[in-house]
Amino acid sequence: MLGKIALEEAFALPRFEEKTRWWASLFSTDPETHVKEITDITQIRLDYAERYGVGYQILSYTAPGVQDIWDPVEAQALAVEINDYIAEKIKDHPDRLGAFATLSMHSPHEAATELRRCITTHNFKGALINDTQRAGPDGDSMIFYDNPTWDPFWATCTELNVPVYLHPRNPTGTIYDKLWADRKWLVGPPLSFAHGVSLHVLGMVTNGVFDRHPALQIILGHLGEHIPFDMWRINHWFEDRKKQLGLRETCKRTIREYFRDNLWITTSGHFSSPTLRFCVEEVGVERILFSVDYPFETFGDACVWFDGVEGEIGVEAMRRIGRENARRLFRLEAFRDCDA
Ligand code: GRE
Repeated sequence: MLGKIALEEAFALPRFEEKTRWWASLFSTDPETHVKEITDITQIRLDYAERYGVGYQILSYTAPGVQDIWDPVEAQALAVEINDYIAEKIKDHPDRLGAFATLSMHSPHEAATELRRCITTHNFKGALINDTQRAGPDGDSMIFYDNPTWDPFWATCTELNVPVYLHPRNPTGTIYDKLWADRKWLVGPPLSFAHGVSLHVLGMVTNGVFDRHPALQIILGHLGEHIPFDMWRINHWFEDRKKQLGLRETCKRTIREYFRDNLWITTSGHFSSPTLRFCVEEVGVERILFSVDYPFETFGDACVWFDGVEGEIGVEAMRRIGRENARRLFRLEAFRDCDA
């Protein structure tokens, strides 16, 4: 399929090459290639896009990124630097590349102000946040965004009418020491990433964020971070038990209704036809978006797989997931092969 849109596509600042190499050494069998791919913006990446039929990509700063920086002043300065850097890099390719804002999540007002600047001056398409913000004097605290102090930030997202991609980051501090240190091979895609994001987004559901901001749109990668598989069970316990025990006060609708009205899932890093078919049935074709997860995954793996799903889900579902849903969600203007 030509003109696919991809949404979970990472870049890193060249000045952090050493840090990028260290991170790559934990996840990549070829760290040198990874470093080249993640720091490149318009050459290698656009060559892959051309070869594999990706018409438009929304780029975002790699994890853990600014969410790893517990000093609020430093975090804010880095977020602004990243946003201005990527705006400059992509400005000559508006029909191929867009960006999500990178935000310091220490303060709801500061995050909202930077988001507004990115949308109004750089024409960014929303924000991507790497799960909780590290905070506290030694970085061992975590800021979640599911309590009412974050309402001004979520209100700004809905006022600007842009979605937020809730992306994973690695477990750190005491949480890492207690849960993951002795199980380090489960950090990342095998388990910890999905745990982190699903805790966070289900926290938003049960703490009423979507009831207070009914128009808010949140995107989850990796075919929904395990939640679709548990939909029936979560729904059963929310509706048949926990709402009678008090959950009803902060969570008005059902989990399936939040998926229908507020949540999206992408195919990033999860290229399985049986799982996609299951998500089409459980979540619905209208809330699923194609993505790659480059350079942690390859364009080849994502696109060759996706280009073959027509026989599994039909051509109409493929066009919606591959392009049309994202085109509408982000109100995109013409891009490469957008009508192919
Ligand atoms: C990511 O998307 O940020 C990521 C990592 C490490 C491994 C896989 C992955 O940071 O998708």
